[in-house]
Amino acid sequence: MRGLLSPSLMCADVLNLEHELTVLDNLGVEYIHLDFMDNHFVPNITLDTGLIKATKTVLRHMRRDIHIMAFHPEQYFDRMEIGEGDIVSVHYEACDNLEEVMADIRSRGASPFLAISPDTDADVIKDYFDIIDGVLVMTVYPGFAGRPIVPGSFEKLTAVRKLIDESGRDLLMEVDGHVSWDLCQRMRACGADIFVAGSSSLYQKGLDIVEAVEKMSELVK
Ligand code: S6P
Ligand code: MG
Repeated sequence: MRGLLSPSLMCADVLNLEHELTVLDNLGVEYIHLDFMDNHFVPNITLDTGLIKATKTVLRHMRRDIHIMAFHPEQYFDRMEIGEGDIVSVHYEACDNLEEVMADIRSRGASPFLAISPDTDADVIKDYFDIIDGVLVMTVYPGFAGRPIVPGSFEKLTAVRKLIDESGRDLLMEVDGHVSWDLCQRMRACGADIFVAGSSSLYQKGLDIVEAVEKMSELVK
């Protein structure tokens, strides 16, 4: 399958979010990446549950790709109105009841993904292959945009892809963090399917979003 884009809304013009969403939706971009943080699991706060819920009223084709960087993520599902077509990533490091949380996501018609932070071993994903639809591999330390890629990230992506392939399951691999113009093709070569595009690519200052989306889609195709 071809590589799919998931532009990160926290990197867009926050004073014009409806416009930003509509432009991407009209361009046929597959996903919009929505980062939620609780200021505990990571030391920051970005998009809130009300805003994540409100995106549903604007989107026509684009699917929500919700990345929850929070302890007890299940407490936010109702407020985000998680439902049919959403991807919902929750962190391995933030949950001690992952089976229940993944089942909750699935019961709402959404696709559960397991997110792993840079210091977490790729092997941990093996226990969850039967209950998830994908793995989100963080290639920066979560919490902020504009961070440098963590050394060893390409090896990590390759290891995750190998484990997925060996499992025989049809799981997606998403890469999140410093997915730059320079590095995105190498990430594709490591087997990534979904590319979170933020301040290192689509949302660099001065770029035309239409041209930037075309260029990036071509690079990761
Ligand atoms: C970071 C968050 C990410 C960022 C993305 C920004 O905690 O999960 O989704 O939005 O990394 O992109 P960039 O190119 O600035 O790293
Ligand atoms: Mg993210």
